[in-house]
Amino acid sequence: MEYRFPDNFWWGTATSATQSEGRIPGDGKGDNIWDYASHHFNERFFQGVTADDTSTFYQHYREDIQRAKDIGLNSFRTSISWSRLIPDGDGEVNPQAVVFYNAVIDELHAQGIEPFINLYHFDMPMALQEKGGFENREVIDAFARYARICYQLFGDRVRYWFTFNEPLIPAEAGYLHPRHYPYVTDFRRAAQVLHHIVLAHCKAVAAWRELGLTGQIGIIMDVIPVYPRSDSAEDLQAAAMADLFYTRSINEPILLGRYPEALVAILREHDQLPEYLAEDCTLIANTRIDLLGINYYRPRRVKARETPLAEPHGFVPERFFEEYIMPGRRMNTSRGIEIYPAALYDIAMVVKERYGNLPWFVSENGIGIQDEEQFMVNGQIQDDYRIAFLKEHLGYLHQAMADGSNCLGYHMWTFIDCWSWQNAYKNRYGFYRLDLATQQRSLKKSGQWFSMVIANNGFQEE
Ligand code: BGP
Repeated sequence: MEYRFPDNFWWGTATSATQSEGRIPGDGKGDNIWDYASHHFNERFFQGVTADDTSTFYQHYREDIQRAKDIGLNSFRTSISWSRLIPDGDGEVNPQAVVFYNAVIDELHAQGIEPFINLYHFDMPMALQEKGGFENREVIDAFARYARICYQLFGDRVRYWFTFNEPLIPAEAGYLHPRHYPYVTDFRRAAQVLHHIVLAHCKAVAAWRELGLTGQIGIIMDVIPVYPRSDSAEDLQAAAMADLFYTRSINEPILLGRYPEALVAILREHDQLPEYLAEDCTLIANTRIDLLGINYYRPRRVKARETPLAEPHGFVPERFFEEYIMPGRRMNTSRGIEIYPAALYDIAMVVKERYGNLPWFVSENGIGIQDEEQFMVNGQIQDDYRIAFLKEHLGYLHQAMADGSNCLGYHMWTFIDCWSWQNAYKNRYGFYRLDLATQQRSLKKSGQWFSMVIANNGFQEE
């Protein structure tokens, strides 16, 4: 079978500022919540690696972009670090950051690689977090100001902008199931943060449109498709609730211009509605994106609740469903998540049928493996499992496109092994291996394979 993709298909990789840049003394960067948390809650991070010690893209961007060119990438996503550009989030611009991001963007263009630039990848400046972060309505305007500054500085050369990566996560992981600073557990506060993120997105889109720049603006969503254990009414209802809370709660305001009525009704009934103004609904209704990125890693399998919730808790969506551990499921044991490539087809069909077949691309997909050095042979990681993972996911994507999905590209997470939120360098995802001690990069077998896919605009499989 031959899997051929359209001309001009975006073949690329994704990373983010905090996960790849690192810090050097005197770079003028302000702290963000990851700088703070990885020092003050250091035990939460695998082997205590902090956000200072990431993959040194700040110093090595030129050689790294050469590496991207070497494997043929035609597009490259990263983010701007808000606290590098504006150290206190809302004040003066750091001139060294302007030099750095200009140089990165110019170097990408010089190598014929299209920059895809995201504005917020979980990285609230600490000075603004001290004022409540996105829980504080004033921070919405600080974000819109930051977005406008980015467009003014770089918008002449960046054609693809994204406001947020996975906008639900800062709310869910920061305020409900605590994995991100400030490690709060309070549904109503999480809902407040999410609502303010939605508004911040809308204002950042409006700022870009006002400037009349050339290009497209969008957002990057984390989609975890939900599958019920069975077709019983109870399991179907459990799946509907998981989807409502964890996917439709963010997809519908952004893509359809309104929150799902069923969600609003449940939150009202349980006294969990965030504060909002009437004008917020108008702003949400009037905002549309041009391009959607979808990050896909895993499915969510659920069943009707059979056991009581484990711990004392306030309101949590899990009261309406329970995780279903499907017998025989295929696991990535390093990350503790199921591998289910067929979901990529299902996601594409949802975009087509429920969201007006919006132009979209896979903005992240990947497999993180622990102790990957065990697969090193003659200096190269033989990551055949990653090649198999890619083939299967690209196969389903290809099928979806044959069935009319308007998918424009595929970005793998990630380019060079990078730091992760909690797991630091435990699980490696890159096409390039990073030796953390020496900062040396070496191409993995999957990177070689991917470069052939790009060169042929596809691949053949028995
Ligand atoms: C996505 C994030 C990325 C990246 C990736 C891998 O959800 O957008 O920033 O980290 O997941 O996940 P993890 O690093 O947690 O293994």
